[in-house]
Amino acid sequence: MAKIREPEEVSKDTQVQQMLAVARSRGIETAFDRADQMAARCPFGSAGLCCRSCLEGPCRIVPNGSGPRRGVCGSDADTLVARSLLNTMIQGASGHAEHGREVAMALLKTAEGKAPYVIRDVGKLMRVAKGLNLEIEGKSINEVAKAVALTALEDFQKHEGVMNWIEYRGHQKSREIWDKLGITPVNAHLEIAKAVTRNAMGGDADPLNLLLGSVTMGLVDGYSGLHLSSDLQDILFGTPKAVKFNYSLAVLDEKQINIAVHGHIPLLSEKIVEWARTLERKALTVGAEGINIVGVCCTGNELLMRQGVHAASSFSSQELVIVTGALEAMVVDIQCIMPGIQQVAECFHTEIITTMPHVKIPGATHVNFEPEYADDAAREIVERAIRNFAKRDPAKVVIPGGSVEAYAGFSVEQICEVTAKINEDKPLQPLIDAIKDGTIRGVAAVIGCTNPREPQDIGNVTVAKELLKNNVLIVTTGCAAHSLAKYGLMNEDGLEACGDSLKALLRQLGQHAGLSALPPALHMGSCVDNSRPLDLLSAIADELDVPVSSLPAVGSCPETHSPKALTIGTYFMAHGVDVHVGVDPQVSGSNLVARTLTGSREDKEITMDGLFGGKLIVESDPVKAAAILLERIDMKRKALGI
Ligand code: NFS
Repeated sequence: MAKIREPEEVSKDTQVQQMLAVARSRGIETAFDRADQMAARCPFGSAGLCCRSCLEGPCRIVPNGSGPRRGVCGSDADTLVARSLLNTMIQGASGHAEHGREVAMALLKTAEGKAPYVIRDVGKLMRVAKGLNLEIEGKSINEVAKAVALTALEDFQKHEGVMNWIEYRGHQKSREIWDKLGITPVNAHLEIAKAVTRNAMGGDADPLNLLLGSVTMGLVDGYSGLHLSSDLQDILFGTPKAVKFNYSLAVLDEKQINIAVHGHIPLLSEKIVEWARTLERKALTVGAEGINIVGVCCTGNELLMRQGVHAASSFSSQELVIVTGALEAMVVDIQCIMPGIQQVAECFHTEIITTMPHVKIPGATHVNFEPEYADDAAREIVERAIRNFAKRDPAKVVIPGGSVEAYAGFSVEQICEVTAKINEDKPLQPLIDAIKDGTIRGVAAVIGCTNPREPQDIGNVTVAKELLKNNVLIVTTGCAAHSLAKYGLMNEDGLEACGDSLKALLRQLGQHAGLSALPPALHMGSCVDNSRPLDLLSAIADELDVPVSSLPAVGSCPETHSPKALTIGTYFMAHGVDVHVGVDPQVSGSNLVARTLTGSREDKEITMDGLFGGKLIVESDPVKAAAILLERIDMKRKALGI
């Protein structure tokens, strides 16, 4: 019999604990329960030793022991594990590449006057166009936008050369390594197709070559997904600036019509925010006091970064937003959407609305989104939510009390705007000086997910606090950012977690931003915005004329669940940034693969560390993980001579 964890064992968040108890008392099952019912995981799959690539199998190799040592075709454990990892990477890279392509299409249609968006950040449009070496002189805004969109779409079409966004954003010193290894992507779709092909039965059997294929997927993810999406979304919706928002399940409002926007691409949700304002008066006619949009997962991050929309939940507790009984609609686009939300919604009046033709859920309503008809879709969704308000059962409403105030919106542009008040000519210099003199011991990106298998928020918050008290500057994205916001690390109270020198610096910088202090964790956005920490590091590396791999910078994904988090981690490692994961990445079935990733082979020059300067650190204990990250930061400081 599987052990069912008590609410206080599944999350650090007392509101999540409360709502989980409510769900259980009503016989409603959530991901936390299903994670417990799953109990012990399959030992073959957990080690990466199960192969379902063809009909000779499924083949499995017993981890470290008895039984067959090869699959029917002759693949050994190393090949199986490397292929299984590449499969995961393909999933991650495809998700982000598709995100980038959707946004590029929306920009193109906007520029052609076919979609109802406006270009909110013309300055960024021009900077991106220049960065791409496009002609802007004498061109209209829409002509430049069209040229940028077509250049972006080439990254899914071209058959020779290098992806445009790598030419534009890739750090030159990292580029040299990728080019030498022959792993620099040409176009995202081509690389994904090649990866699928090499991974098929009878394809690539060399585990080290397969691992290089995984690094290519990391680069596809990073450049056709992250950088391209962040750049184009900033052009369309504005580059984030410091903004205040509230975090917790308490952001639902009993008196208002509540709509949760969930997923990743902000194209429709931005319009929903607009239409909620337009139709506010209609809400009054059904007895509500207004329309309250709340965010879940990364669509939530996108909206809070640019609009200050309140955030209700990260990934693992998404179903509990519905259990409040006060949600009229949950609108989903792509990725990280649990099909379980529909079962939970059926216990309430909540309407689950899918919006993308390739992401549907049985039982949910589908309102199709196309950029051309974004207004029609957004209007229909808000009107549906207004109608649903009458179906709400007040007896079922339980909204926990107390939300946390937080500051987000720390794009590289926003950070530089603040530091430029100290050094206008060289805005990065104050940060560089602080790193050099040890005021900032290092920089850590605490990123990634929450995972129903793991106690929610504990890993994310513990790693961040351990690093902050050692004067490591934290930047954050994704669901990890949700964790840090909840525990006050995005407001002034969080300064208590910082070491003295970092605290003083954040106070000094805050005054230049019109705040009493910068928050200890700088929220840089959604998971595609993991482009931003890398942009910051690349700019610092350029100033110092060193590779990114020389910087005292690390990444940490303490509560990983998604393939996307692993591809993002690989993209960081490909630039030489060490990456910690707190959840087993399922490669233990091959010593060769595990040691190549973690840099613990004797022939170091062919490990991730040896090739790129950054390695994988697997550690489930967040305190130990932070200690290892500090050691690596100090090692890089020493090598830099600072
Ligand atoms: Ni990132 Fe964002 Fe969250 Fe993980 Fe999912 S929402 S894209 S994958 S779970 S951080």
